[in-house]
Amino acid sequence: MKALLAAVALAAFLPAGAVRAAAPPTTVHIRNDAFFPASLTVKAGETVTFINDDDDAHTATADDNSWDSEGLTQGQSWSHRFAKAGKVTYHCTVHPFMHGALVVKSAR
Ligand SMILES: [Cu+2]
Repeated sequence: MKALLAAVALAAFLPAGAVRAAAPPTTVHIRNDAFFPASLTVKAGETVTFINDDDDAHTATADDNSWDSEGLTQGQSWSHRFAKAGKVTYHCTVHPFMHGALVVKSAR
């Protein structure tokens, strides 16, 4: 019983980030002229953050132009909430060879 109480007390002090670690990440890194991961699955209503790790400027731009991060310099990030389920493809307007995809699953 004492050990159980100690475990509960310890859990209470864990940083929130450690508890959430099991949740799938909703971050796309832009690194070496590529989106990583190139394909990411999220739930409808979730927000995806794009972070540019390169020293080159990049964008994350929907292929249908419904959203656009515009130029992100090194270390800059941009977030967008995806409300509708479906597959979303996007690219970088600076480097048209850079492609990414998001699979937005219905939240229900
Ligand atoms: Cu780019």
